[in-house]
This record gives sequence, C-alpha cells and structure tokens, in this order.
Amino acid sequence: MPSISCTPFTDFGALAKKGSRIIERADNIYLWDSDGHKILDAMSGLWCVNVGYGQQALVEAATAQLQQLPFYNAFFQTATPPAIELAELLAEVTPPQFQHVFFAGSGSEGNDTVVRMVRRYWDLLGQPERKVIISRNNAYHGSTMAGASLGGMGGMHAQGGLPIPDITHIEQPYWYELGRPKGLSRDEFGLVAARWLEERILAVGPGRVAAFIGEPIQGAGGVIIPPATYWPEIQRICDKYGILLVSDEVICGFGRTGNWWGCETLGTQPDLMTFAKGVTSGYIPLGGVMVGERVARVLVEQGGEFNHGYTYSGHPVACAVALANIRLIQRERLVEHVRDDVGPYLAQQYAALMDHPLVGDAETCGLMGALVLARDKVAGTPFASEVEIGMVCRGHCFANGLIMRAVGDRMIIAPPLVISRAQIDDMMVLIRRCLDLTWADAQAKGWV
Ligand code: PXG
Repeated sequence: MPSISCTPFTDFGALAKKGSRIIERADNIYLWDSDGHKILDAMSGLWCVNVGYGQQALVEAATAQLQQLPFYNAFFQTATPPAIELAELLAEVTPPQFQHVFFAGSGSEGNDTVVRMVRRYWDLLGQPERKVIISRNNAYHGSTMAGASLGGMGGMHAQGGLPIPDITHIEQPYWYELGRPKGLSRDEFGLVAARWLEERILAVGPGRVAAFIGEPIQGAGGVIIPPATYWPEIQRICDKYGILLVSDEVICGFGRTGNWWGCETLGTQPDLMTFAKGVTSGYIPLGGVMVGERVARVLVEQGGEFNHGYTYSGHPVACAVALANIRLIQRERLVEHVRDDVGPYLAQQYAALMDHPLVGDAETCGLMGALVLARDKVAGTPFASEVEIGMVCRGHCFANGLIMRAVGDRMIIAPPLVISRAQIDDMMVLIRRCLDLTWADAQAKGWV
C-alpha cells in the first residue's frame, strides 16, 4: 500500500514490498490484528496506554467535550475550563515545586518548549551566554529538530544536520556495557557516570551551561535503569553549578516507575519536567512541560512575552481526556498497584529469568523491564552484531502473540499499569517460550 508507506521510523522501500501489520481493536492489555490474532501488548502501545484499552470514562469525556466545545485556543490570554482544571490537577499530582504548566501537543513539542524556555530563562537573568544543554548518548527526547538534537541517537543525528548548536552529549549510565566490564559495582559506576556531567560542565565552561536533561530511566534507548547512586549525584552537580535540571518524564511519568514521576523514584527535584503519552494514556495526543517555581518566577515576574506556542496547546478535548485519565489513575489507585503489587511481582519474575541460558541480565523498575540476550551469560559476551539476536527474539514474540520490543540485544517491556498478577504470569509464559525458541535458533545456527 504505497499511499501510506511514509510511516515513522520505517524503511519505506521494505514496507512497500512487505506491507503492514494491521491492528484493528483492543481491550484491556490485549490487541487484535486483522487476521484475528490476539496479542498481549507488553509495550502499552508505545509506552503510553497506562490505563489499558477500552476505558469508557475517557471515551465519554472526549465525547462530552466535543459536544460542549471541540476547540478553542489558549493564545492571547484565553483559556478553556478543561485546560484550567487539568493545570490544577497536574499541580496536585506533581512534586510541590510545580505550580505551572505549558501545554503542547506531544513529547517532542514539550522538549522544543524546554529548549526555548531554559534559554529564555537565562536571557532574562542577564546571562545569555548560558545556552548549552547537556544530554546523553542513546537518550530519546523526540523527533522534531530540537527533540532529536537533545536525543542522543546517532542514526537520527546523521539525517538532517543535527544536533542544532549548543547541545552536547555525555555517555549514558549503562552499567552492563560500560561499568561491568571494568569490574565496577553498579553503585560505583553510578558515581563515575554522573561525574561525566561535571567533566563536561568544566570542559564547556560552567558559565555557558544552561541545563542538563535526562530521562529518569531511558526508555527507547533500551530501558537503561541507572544505578541508585546516579541521579542524586547528578542533582548535586547541577546544584553546585546552578544549572537547571530537566526530567523528561514522557515515559516515566504517570505511575510507570511505581511513583507518579520517575524523578521521585530516582531521587531528583527537577526544575522542569516534560510529559506526554501517559497524560492521556495515548487516547488522544497531549504533551507539555511542568514549570518549576525557580523558572516560573523569572518568566512571570521578569518575562514579557514568551514568543512560543502551538495551535493545540491546551486543546480542550485532549485536556478533558487527560482529566478523566488522571482521575481514573487516582480512583483505581494504579500508582500504588504498580508500587506495592505488580511492580514487585514483575521484579520477582524477572529475577527468576536469570536462570535462562540466553539471559545475561534481567532488571525492572516499576513496570519497565529489560533482558540482555548474551552469547555467554557468565562472561557477558554479546552475540555477533550481524546475528541481530534481538530481532530474532522479537520475531518469535510477534508469532506467539506477544509485543515485546528489541533494542539491540535488549528485550524490553512496559505493560499497561492495569496488568494483574495472573496476566503477568501469562506474559512470563510467553516470554519464556520466545526465549526458548530464540535459544534453539542460536544453537541450531551455531551462534553460541
Ligand atoms: N521524550 C521521551 C522520553 C520519549 O520517550 C518523546 C520525548 C517524544 O514524544 P512524542 O510524543 O513527540 O513522540 C518520547 C517518545 C520507541 C519510541 O521506539 C519511543 C518514543 C516515541 C516513538 C518511539 O521506543 N518516545
């Protein structure tokens, strides 16, 4: 079907030959494709369907708002009731420093807003030379020019002349690849990795650095869960040099890690937080930036006009759906469900996977999980890259009714927060089956 072959992150030529998989309907944590196959969606769509599919409260909220007021903009000192109410609710569920929000349409737009807002902040403080934003290799912050520049994906930078000026990247806190081979414990490595930030600040010149941005846990990069020592040390370094700390909560927000926000789980007090995805559980697009007191005070009191915004900033229907979604998360106590029940249960199940011959490492945080597929699990030797072991495993997942993502040799999951223990048991049966099939391939083909 060439007419729809220009889809995201796709080899258009290959797609034109092969065609797409069509997903037709969904309920709870399951999808059905156009061949009638039932699939357990262990990725929550694209890390976003936190409340699961088929939640009527969200559908009703959208319908009612479409009838009442389908659109009005938030430009020129205008607002709509759902946008006002959502701003209040976001202030309630975010850490206390957040009493202000800037709405956008997506996570990428949120991060474009971050770039403009942190530079505006330093301009207003009379330090326009503070422009540099430090991010990390293998980070994902979106696909617009600024979002992709903040991100640390080499393949994205290679297309389109990125990154834009004054964005620089340090190495990621990936213990398995960067700390373990050097014999560092996770905690030792966490401090080493955080101090790469200080080295970069000193190399750039502290008076030129505006902000540091990071995902509490890198999602698209492969669910890289940093050591517990990492983020507190990052916070200490940001404080020492007075630079703004930006937590990209697009994946980690809204309960994913067992608290409302990833920064609460990982231990920071950011100045800005980007959100999207889970704010509406993906039922309708919405994103934005929570603006902390330190930045808000300057923008409000010294600001003048901030020349930035989107047609759909504060879209009333999206805000109405977000309100219904957040109230549902509160009513059903989904954050507590992840923190006290299914999160620890998943951790236990993943620990047990360490007995599998293919699994070199298994880790979770809340309802994010990652497995490393290793050629020699004891020595931690990876498979030859041409084997593409992750893609082999992902193929078995698709064929067996499970959506689990492959990022290189890491197999990752982020199931809907509504998942039950019994459904986790079902998911683990599928995961083990796919690992067994992948291991059988590896033996038959002489990859191990
Ligand atoms: N920040 C983070 C941390 C994200 O994960 C964005 C920003 C951008 O959000 P929008 O709404 O503009 O897409 C994201 C998005 C993947 C994958 O392959 C991940 C995302 C998007 C698409 C694919 O894991 N995350």
